[in-house]
Amino acid sequence: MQPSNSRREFLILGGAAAVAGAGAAAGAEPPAPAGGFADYSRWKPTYGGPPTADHYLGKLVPGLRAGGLPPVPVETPDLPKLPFKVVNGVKEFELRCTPVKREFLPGYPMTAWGYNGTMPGPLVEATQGDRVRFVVHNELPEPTSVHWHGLELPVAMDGVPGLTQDLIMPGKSFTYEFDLHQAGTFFYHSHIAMQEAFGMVGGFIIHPKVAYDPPVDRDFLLTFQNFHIAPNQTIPDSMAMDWNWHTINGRSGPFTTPLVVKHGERVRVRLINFSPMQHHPIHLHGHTFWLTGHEGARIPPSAWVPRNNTIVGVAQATDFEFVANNPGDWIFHCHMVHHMMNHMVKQVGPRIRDDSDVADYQSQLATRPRVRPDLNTDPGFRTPGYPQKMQSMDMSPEMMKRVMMRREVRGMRKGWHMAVHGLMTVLRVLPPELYDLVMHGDKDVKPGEVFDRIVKGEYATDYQKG
Ligand SMILES: [Cu+2]
Repeated sequence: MQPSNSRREFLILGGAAAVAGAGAAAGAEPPAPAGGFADYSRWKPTYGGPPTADHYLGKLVPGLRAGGLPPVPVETPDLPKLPFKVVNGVKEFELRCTPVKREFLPGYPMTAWGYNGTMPGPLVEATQGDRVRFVVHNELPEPTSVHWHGLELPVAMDGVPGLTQDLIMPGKSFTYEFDLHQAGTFFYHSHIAMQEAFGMVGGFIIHPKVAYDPPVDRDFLLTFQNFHIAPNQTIPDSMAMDWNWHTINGRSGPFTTPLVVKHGERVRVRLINFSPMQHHPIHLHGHTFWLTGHEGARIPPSAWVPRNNTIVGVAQATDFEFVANNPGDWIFHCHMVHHMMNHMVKQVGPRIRDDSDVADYQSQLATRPRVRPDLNTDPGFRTPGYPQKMQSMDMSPEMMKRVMMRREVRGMRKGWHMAVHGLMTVLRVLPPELYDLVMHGDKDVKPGEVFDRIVKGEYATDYQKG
């Protein structure tokens, strides 16, 4: 179904006429909420009820993009896409299983495994109806295989070593080839557990040929992971049962790159949880979103659920959509408290010395050699501290520059980075004038400039039509 202009107006204008229309479609006329709450606007937070209305909390309000077009490409902040070439009508991808040095915070390298030099691996984007071929080269020091998570494919292509194929030995290659009849959010990963915990995963989006109705303007993919990396280490401990470093698309807050959208756009976010063993209740501030897909499949609109926090279990994928009708910088984060901090480990000190307790240690300070972290410049050797104080992150001017100099954070409130740790990122909803200033302008943007202008309403509003 394509949205007509009249339907678009119907959805945007809301009001009593729209409520009557929605009620008639449902076979009963629900009462309009008292106090004018039946109106929905893509330009400001509004209710748009009753709950049976099409425009209730923005449910079926289309984006600014016309309907009936191919879907918008998926954006994966901080990650590349996997290129392909078409060979005799088959989309052919080359996937290398490789060790990866991933800088999850400025100055903090993680030595993990991934694909084509990145962790998570590059995004595979394909279209329903494609035939795809993956030539997989194993450049790891141990055998591996690649599983295509959620795909209904011939069993010999399923990538489970032993059960469906032989292991791909180090230095060897294996070719997977299959047709795609599904559409949704999937992923590929090693089917060897410890390699999964080591980061061997990548997103695999299959688009429908024509964008779903209502069309979205923006489409993002975020992959959440947990790692345990002990102090003095850069290698994750894949046998750990608790986690101290948390990444979204391979980076920890505040190094995660914000999702920057225009005020009024309809936005889809796809979440993949590829943590070893913990779920993530993912919370978005300032908006209510609709769960539109789960486990790689689109949910019919009659079963969509409005939420502001949704749990994504291990190896699950969830899609949600919302109208970005509330300008500002909104924190977007996992709500597990241990996932909202970086480097959550015990303080280095007397408690880790097996021949001493704290009182004993303090009574004999003169006889103990001092800890001299300054003698080792490897950031992994720095003494971790309570995460909110950001002592866990190198905050030298050189490193902070790398957090602050990204285009996507321009004009955010001074000190914003102190609120963004671990499994956190930021959704920035910007009026077009400020969006252009941040994303396209060459002008210097002062810290807080964009945020202050939004708070004070100091921007042109003539775009707010339709
Ligand atoms: Cu979490």
